[in-house]
Amino acid sequence: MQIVHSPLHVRHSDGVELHRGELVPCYEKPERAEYIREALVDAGHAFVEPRNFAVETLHRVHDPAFVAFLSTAHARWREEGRDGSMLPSGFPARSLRRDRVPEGINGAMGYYAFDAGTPIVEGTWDAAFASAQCAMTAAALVAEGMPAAYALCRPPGHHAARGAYGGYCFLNNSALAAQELRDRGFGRVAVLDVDYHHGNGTQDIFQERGDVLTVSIHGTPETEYPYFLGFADERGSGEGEGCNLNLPLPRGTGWEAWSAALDTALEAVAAFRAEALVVPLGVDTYEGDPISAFGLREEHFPMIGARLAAAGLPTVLVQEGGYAVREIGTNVAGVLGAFERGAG
Ligand code: OKP
Ligand code: ZN
Repeated sequence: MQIVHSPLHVRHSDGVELHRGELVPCYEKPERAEYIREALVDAGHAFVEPRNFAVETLHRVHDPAFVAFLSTAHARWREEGRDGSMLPSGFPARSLRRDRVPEGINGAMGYYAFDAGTPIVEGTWDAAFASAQCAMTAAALVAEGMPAAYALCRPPGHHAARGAYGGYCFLNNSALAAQELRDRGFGRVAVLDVDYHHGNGTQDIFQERGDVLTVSIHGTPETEYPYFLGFADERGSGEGEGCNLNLPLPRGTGWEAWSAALDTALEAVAAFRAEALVVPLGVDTYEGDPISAFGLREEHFPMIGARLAAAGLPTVLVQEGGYAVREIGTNVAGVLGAFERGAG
């Protein structure tokens, strides 16, 4: 399996997040990518660095003003004499205006963020842009004829919407990969999100498009993050009517019910007549994950890889969540190894 990874991910580090009423070290930390990298090196996979993409390529799926905010936010914060993690504390919720972006950095941050758990630090932009470039590079490799590629992205991306960041995500790596595949000739692209959390950002970005199917299997937003999107009755709108499928599952879901949902998801991908597949790959479905509540075990991850390979499509896998850092590498390597054997 061809792997795309950038060492720049470490620039996004030492952030804090508001978690259950306390500021704690961000769960989304550099060690995650290091453990994955080590497991994949041990498994004999080949690594390449991302290609350069112009910042304008991000505007295919993100609001240019949002991209400009992200790329300048921490410099503005430092101009006010601050340092360390930027976290918002006020949001344009019901009853407040959201037709204008406040001039000051604190208001602008609340305007573009949707939670207080996603710190921006000095190196966040460099890491997030490199992460997006990894995903777009993996898509380019597949468009050039590789059967599959994996982007070892960090920070993750699937919560980032057209003009909003949150859930540890700034730029939507998986959406950028799907768009890159579209631009390079695949007419219909499916995104099958297997992370524990709903891929709200990807759903938002492709909400009104009929050329990209978005499917997500996740902990129900009735109790799980991101709480306000990811319900079964969200089916897409306009041109995108019928092109979104949410498969929410209760806390405690184990392999049997989870894999039945995967079958349903793969049937939707086939019915859509997708020509290529993007898999936002979170392994926070693992039973030992500290912030999630499904019960998948180590032996299930190769089974996921084999089933994804059986779809028989050119595939870009994009790293999303997984916070049990000790086991994250084994679980990701389990998916990729079985995918490769299945596809071979
Ligand atoms: C990102 B990904 C705040 C609670 C919210 C956000 C979880 C984001 C998961 N501490 N935490 O989907 O793995
Ligand atoms: Zn997740």
